[in-house]
Order: sequence, then C-alpha cells, then structure tokens
Amino acid sequence: MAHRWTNRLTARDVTPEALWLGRRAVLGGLAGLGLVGAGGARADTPEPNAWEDITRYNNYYEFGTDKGDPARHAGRLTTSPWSVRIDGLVDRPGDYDFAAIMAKMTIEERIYRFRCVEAWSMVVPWNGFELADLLDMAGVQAGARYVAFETVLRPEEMPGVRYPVLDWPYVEGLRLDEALHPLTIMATGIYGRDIPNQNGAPLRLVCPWKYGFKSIKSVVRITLTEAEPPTSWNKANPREYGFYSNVNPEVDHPRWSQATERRIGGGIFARREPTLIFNGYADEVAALYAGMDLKTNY
Ligand SMILES: Nc1nc2c(c(=O)[nH]1)N[C@H]1C(S)=C(S)[C@@H](COP(=O)(O)O)O[C@H]1N2
Ligand SMILES: [Mo]
Repeated sequence: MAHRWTNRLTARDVTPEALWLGRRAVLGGLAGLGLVGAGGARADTPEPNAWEDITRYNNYYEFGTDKGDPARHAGRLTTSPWSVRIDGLVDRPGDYDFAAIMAKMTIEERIYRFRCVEAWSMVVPWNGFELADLLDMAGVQAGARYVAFETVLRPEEMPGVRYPVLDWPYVEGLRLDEALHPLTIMATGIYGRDIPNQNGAPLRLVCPWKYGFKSIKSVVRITLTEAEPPTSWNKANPREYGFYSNVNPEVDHPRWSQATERRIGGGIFARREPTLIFNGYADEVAALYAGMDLKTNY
C-alpha cells in the first residue's frame, strides 16, 4: 500500500537501545544499583520530583502498578497464537489471525518521538504497519466515526488485574480520522526486533502525537463505532484524562505542568526541553483539530 508519511527523525536521533532497555531502571532510580542497560551503559537518576511523577505512572498495569512489575511479570503472557477481533461497523467482521495479518502487511521502520511517561520522551524506532491498512482489511462502513480498542484480559497470566486500579479490560479509542492518519501505526517491533511483552506484544497502538497512555498494548479487539468510546484513564479520572490526550504544552495536567519534558539519555543535568504541541507533529496532524478548542477537548 502507498504510505504517505516520511520520517523526519533519523537514526541519529534515536535513543540508544541500551538506554531504552534500561529505561525502567533509569526512571525507577535503579541506575545506582548497576541494573541499567546492556553493554554497561549507565544512565543518570532523575531528580526526586520527576522520579515521583514517573513512578506514579506505570506502563502496563495488568502486570501490576509497581514500577518493576511489567518487566517482572509480562513474560507470562502467551502471545502466540494471537488474533484480533475486528467488529462493529465493518463489512468483514471476524477474528483476524495475527500471523495472517503480518503476512499481508508491509512492515516499515518508523522513528517517532514518543512520550513514554508523562514528562519524559524518547525517540524510538518502531516497526509496524499503518492502522489504516488493518482497518481496510475489515472494510470500514460509512457510519463509523470512532475506533475502540481493547487489551487482552487474562487473569491467569496478568497478576495486576486482581486489583481494581482500572476497569479491566484496558480500553482506548481514537476518532476515525485520527485512526486513519498515516502517523498512526500498530507496532509489532522495536529496535528491529519483536516487541517485548512488557511493551505490548504482539501488537500495540502507537499514536505519536498523543500522551503515552493512548498507545494501548496487546490489542485483541478493534470495534468501529458511531459514538465516542470509553477510555480507561478517562473512566478512572475524567478530570485528569480526556478523550483526545493530544500532547499540548498549554494544557497542564491538574497535578503537573506539561510545558517541558526531558529526553531519556540526556542525563541528570540535561535541560528540560519545551514540549512541542502535538509532540512535534503539528504539521501532520493540526488540521485534524481545526476549529476545536483544545483546552476543553483535552
Ligand atoms: N493495556 C495497557 N496498555 C497501556 C498501559 C497499560 O497499563 N495497559 N499503559 C499505558 C501508558 S500509561 C503508557 S505511558 C504506555 C507505555 O508504553 P511503553 O511501556 O512501551 O513505553 O503504554 C500505555 N498502554
Ligand atoms: Mo503513561
């Protein structure tokens, strides 16, 4: 399929893989214990305030809310065989086998700026395919306006779902035009390898102009709907998390500023950089929100 997007970021911008691998240690302050990274790479521990903000947010709550839980427990998740149910307002609803999807897709590397946790960013080389291509397989019907996503729910493999920290299964949503945008991909790999379980194997959404929590992991169901679908973080805390969740330095989270961020790998003395509207992808996506008040539609 003809893809309409070109990387502006290059391999030179990519966060070194060792730092990516060691990120949880970097963010969790374990760096001092020598647990950081392959190849002996050692990153700095962020200052305590930032550390607090980060550790309050975990990356894959189905495996627990403790900062080390995803890496510790996600290995239990069985990711093969895997299928994705595509239903709702589509011409060809059904269970789409992941291996069959992969056989049909063009897998490309995309280097994206990614907000991994709220005030930290990285530049990550993802491998994947455009979500639009998957939706094409199912045939989106005229009445569809939104896309709802659901993560697998397997209590026997996911120790965190015993706790009602979120309303399981984890769900997310995009407006149809956001979902069809060429920047929106389903990632199946990272740094040229299969995606690790804790990052959402075997396929997870990546929507690079939005905050990290929109990028739902280990997707098993995609439903085309007419109405705006519920999202996990909005259900848990509607004041703090809206449906859109576009990266926006002008709209603070009620508990912290979103105006600046730090690039992982910058080290403890790295200056905070100004956060860019739409995470730096304004040229590509601002038109989707023309005329919308982004303060009320946060
Ligand atoms: N199913 C599911 N998806 C999820 C989460 C989660 O807890 N469960 N956490 C989200 C949050 S808060 C973030 S910041 C990103 C983190 O993705 P990463 O670990 O690949 O950086 O995943 C998002 N996707
Ligand atoms: Mo997050």
